[in-house]
Amino acid sequence: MTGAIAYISRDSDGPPWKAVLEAGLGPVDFRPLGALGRLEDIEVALAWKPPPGLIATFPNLKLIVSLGMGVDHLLADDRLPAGVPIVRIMDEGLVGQMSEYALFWALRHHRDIDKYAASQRARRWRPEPFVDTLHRRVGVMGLGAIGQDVARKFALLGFPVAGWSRTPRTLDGIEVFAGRDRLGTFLGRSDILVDVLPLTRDTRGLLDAAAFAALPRGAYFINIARGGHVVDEALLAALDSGQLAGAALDVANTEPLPADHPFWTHDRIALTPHIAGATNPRTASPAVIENIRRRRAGLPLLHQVDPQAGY
Ligand code: OXD
Repeated sequence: MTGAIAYISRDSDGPPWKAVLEAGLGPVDFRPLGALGRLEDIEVALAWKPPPGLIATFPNLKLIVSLGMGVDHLLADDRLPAGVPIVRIMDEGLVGQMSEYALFWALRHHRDIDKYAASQRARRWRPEPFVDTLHRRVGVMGLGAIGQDVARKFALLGFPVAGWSRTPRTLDGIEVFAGRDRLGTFLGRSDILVDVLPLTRDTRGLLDAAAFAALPRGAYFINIARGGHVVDEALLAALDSGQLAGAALDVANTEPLPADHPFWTHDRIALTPHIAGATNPRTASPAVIENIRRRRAGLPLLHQVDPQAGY
């Protein structure tokens, strides 16, 4: 397999990817979205939010690489060629950034920084009631590579950390709750909830009114996963009633978030435009190169996606 590598992203033409792939593989026939050329030549597709149906037009495709760690952007295309394996990128750099983002908002909430900023503006010298770290329970939904990193880093700081995942697993120092029937108990002990789940048919709309009601009163919610997990009206109602103290949202049901969406102006919502983690070709490319080599040699792939499970 030495055919062309298509780079399918509407965000850029991928020059850094061409450079890092060539550093590992030698010269590559690299084709960005606007210059795909003869589709018969394409044997690898690196894709981020590909136009639906496009990948199905590559008749000799051997490998699909998701340029995001999440693969919902790919699996939304119901014309993906069934026999072509899909792998995700695994980027330590991105994983670290995601944890950093979650820690930033959690600590800002935990240490009442917004209240102190308001006090400063009012020239008011007033200590807020203090909750110590050992009593601020963090819950991490989703225990893949990112979720595990987030959970470990919170635990290192001394927070009691629990995780929730579809299937049981063991993680040192982290209490793990598995399956839908344990969700309520997990939420009930999460003073800070961090969402790192993949978006699948099972997780879409999971964070609804009942889920927010199950959290301890005054909980804080951080979403670095997908907006599709959240029922927006339920989140707004939980914030307005004080059930939630606040939310930091890096993702939304519709991205870019429409200009008239209430999240923009809600005073308990901190909003960022899906920047919690950015794929860095330098840290993500070794596994991509290894997977291209493995596919060429007919060897088992790394980080392969199970389209049925949705991640
Ligand atoms: C990803 C993302 O899936 O950035 O990697 O959302």
